[in-house]
Amino acid sequence: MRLTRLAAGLALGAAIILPAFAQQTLKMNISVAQNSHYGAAVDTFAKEIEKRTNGRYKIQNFYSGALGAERESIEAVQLGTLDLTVTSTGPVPNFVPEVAILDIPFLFRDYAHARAVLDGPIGQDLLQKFPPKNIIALAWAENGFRNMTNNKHPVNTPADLKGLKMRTMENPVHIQAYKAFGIIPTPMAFTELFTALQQGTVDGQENPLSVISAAKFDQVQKYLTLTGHVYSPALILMSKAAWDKLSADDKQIFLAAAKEGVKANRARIDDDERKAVGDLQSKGMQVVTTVDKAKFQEVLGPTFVEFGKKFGQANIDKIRNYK
Ligand code: EAX
Repeated sequence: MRLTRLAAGLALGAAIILPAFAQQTLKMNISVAQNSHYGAAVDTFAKEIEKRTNGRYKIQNFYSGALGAERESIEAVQLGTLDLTVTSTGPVPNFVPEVAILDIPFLFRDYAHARAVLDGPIGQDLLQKFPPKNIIALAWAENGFRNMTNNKHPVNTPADLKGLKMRTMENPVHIQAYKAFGIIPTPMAFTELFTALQQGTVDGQENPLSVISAAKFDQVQKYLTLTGHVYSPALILMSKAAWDKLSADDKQIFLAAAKEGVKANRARIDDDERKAVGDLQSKGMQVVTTVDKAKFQEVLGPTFVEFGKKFGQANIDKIRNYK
C-alpha cells in the first residue's frame, strides 16, 4: 500500500515540476531553400528564440515550401494551423490589401530607401493592419529587387518582353503592370515554378537574385536582365493564436528575435547582390547588366496613373520621396 502511495506522490510531484521546463515547439515555414536569404532569417530567429527564452520555446524550421507555398502558409498562419512564416508580400494583398501599394514597380530608389520606408512610420503603420486579420506581423524582412529571366531571348528593352509567357506571383499589382509590358502573365505558386520552367509551361519568371540563386534557376533559365523592376518586401508573420499565448516579456523576445532575423536576412541579400551575377554567369546564364530603366518606366506611364487612382497619388509620392 505504502509503495502505491509513494509512486502516486512521485507522479504528482513530476506533474507539478514538469510544466516549468516543458519546451514548446513552434513551426515556421519558408518557400525557398535553407541556404537562402529567408533561411538566414528563420535560422537566426530560431537561435535567438531558444537562447533568449532559455529553451522554453523552440522554433522548428521547414524549408522549400515543405509545409506549403507562401499563400497557403499565410492562410495557415491566419487559421492558427501554422505558427510562423517568412513570406514575400506577393500573396499578402489577398489578406491585407493595403500592403499592395509597396508592390508598385519602380517605387523604391534602392535598398537603403526601401529599408528606411519599411523601418519608418509608413512601414510600421502597415504592420498594424495585420492583427485584425488574425496575423501578427513581427517585422518587415526583405526579398529584394526583382529581375526578369526567360528562355527565349535576351531582354534589352521593354519591347523584348512582348508575348513572353511569364510566371508571376499571385499579386494583382504585378499582373496589371506586367500586362502593360505585353507579357502574358501566369500567376503560380513558387513551389511549382522550377518544374514549370523545366517543362516550358512558362517561358520565364521574375525574382530577386537571392531567389534565382537559391532556387538554382540557372539550371532552367538562359537569359537574365537586371531590370530591378519591383522591390519585393518580405514579412515575418506569426499566428495571433500563438502570439496571444505569449507572456508580455516573451512577446518582446519574439519581436527582438525577429529584428535579429531581419539583420541576417538583409546581410545575406547584400552579399548575394555582390556575388550572384558573377556566379550565375559562371553557370552559363547570359546576363544583361545595363538596363535603361527609364524606358521600362515610360511604358508603365498609363498604369502608374491607374495606381495613383487606386492607392492615392499622395500616398505613392510619400513613399517615393521618403528620405
Ligand atoms: O518569396 O513567389 C516568389 O516569386 C517569391 O519571390 C518567392 O517565393 C520568395
